[in-house]
Amino acid sequence: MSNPDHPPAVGVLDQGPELIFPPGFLWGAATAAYQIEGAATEGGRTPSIWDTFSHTEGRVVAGHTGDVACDHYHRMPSDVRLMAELGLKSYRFSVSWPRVQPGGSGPANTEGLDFYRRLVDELLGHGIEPWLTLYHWDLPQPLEDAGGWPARDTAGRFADYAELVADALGDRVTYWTTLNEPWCSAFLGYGSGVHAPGRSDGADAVRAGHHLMLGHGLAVQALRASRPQAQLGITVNLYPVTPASDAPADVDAARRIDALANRFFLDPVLRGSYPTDLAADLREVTDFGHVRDGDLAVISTPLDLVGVNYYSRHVVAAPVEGAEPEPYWRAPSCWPGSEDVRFVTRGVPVTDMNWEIDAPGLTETLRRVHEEYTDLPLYVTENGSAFVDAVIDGQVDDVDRLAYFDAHLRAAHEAISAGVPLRGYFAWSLMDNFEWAWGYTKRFGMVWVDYDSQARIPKSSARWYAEVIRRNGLAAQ
Ligand code: IFM
Repeated sequence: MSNPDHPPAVGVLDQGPELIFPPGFLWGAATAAYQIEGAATEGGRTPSIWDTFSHTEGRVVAGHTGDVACDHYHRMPSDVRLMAELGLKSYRFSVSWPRVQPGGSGPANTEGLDFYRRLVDELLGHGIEPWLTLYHWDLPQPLEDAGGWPARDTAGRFADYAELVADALGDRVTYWTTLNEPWCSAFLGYGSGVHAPGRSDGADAVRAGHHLMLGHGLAVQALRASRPQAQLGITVNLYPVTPASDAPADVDAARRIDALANRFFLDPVLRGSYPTDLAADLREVTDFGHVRDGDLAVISTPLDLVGVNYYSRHVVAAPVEGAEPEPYWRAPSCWPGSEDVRFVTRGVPVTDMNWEIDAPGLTETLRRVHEEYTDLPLYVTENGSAFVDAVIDGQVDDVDRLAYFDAHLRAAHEAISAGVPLRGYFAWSLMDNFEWAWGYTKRFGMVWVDYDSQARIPKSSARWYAEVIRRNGLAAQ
């Protein structure tokens, strides 16, 4: 943004030769429907599991809900103008399933689809490439009532919904990701229950993970048939998993968590099989009887790209007698079959989510996906950090977030130098929003949102990112 009153933040762009990204690198920012749209009961939208969950006492901090969120449903044109001012090349958004197919089955809701038609038109009109995610966690409540993701039928419903969205938007949207972070849907939603729908059963979490991937594969087949030109992929959240020491028991703990966090999804989607050690680790939890002949062939239907969300690293160790369980994503119930593994805190700087900042982990993760799994183009579909921000004299100088982005972009560049076909990067998030079980208490945005007035203030990181995009690079250090 070129506002003389708001000079670019002091930082790495001020000196030195530049670290240039490949031509055409897709610089973007991401959001998700329930986190920003609001208008929860407008235009024919019906409840999703997140409406039910957030309206259930004790589930979300301070009883926050996505009823209004960033009011993006009503402010979409000005939000797109803001994206254009930042120079974004692409915008990754998700479609709200219960907005476009109320209840999760039956005909499309034209009014809901019209919102996304207008959004896509606005984006294209500003030269911004739309990147559409079909499922960012807002399962229509009636589908949960019928069994949710642990039920096989949900996979088929998802493919029908994908087709309906493709019919409406497939002529103008090139980039499609099916699921966002299926680990979270399965293991936070059905394992620990800290996310919607708030159920807690290890076997259900594993079944949910399988049916999410089955839905992904079926949706890819449906989209491929109707939109052969589309670029199709999935977004997975990945973590390097490091043993706390070389001790065999710690190394084995890392293997187990890596299987549950990463290989549970990468292997079926990109290799067409479950890791054998995973099945052995989970033998007390499930016999994988829910996996039918032919499922893995569907799940591994060829893709055009892989989206990687990266935030942090897991460092783990063997169990210790009497150790206190850790909260949130470290909760034992997130890790069926590995409940006794300890997550180790190294004492390195953390974000406001208490997630360790580990930029080299991004290089490691991208290299691993490329070197062990696929030659497909990779995109960082999310990367970012929550910090406590403050508006001072109308400005938000988020130096910590800016430094986080800077370090991770250097790590992304290093992966490219090592041969990874990384084609784009999406900052999480365009704007502060509803951070799930944390409500509005955690701010990830490059743009500050005042939830009372709905005013937007681009933070220092946004102005810095605009300059990175303009130069297609960073200054070398
Ligand atoms: O806000 C979430 C997003 O919805 C999915 N990926 C992680 C982000 C930060 O927790």
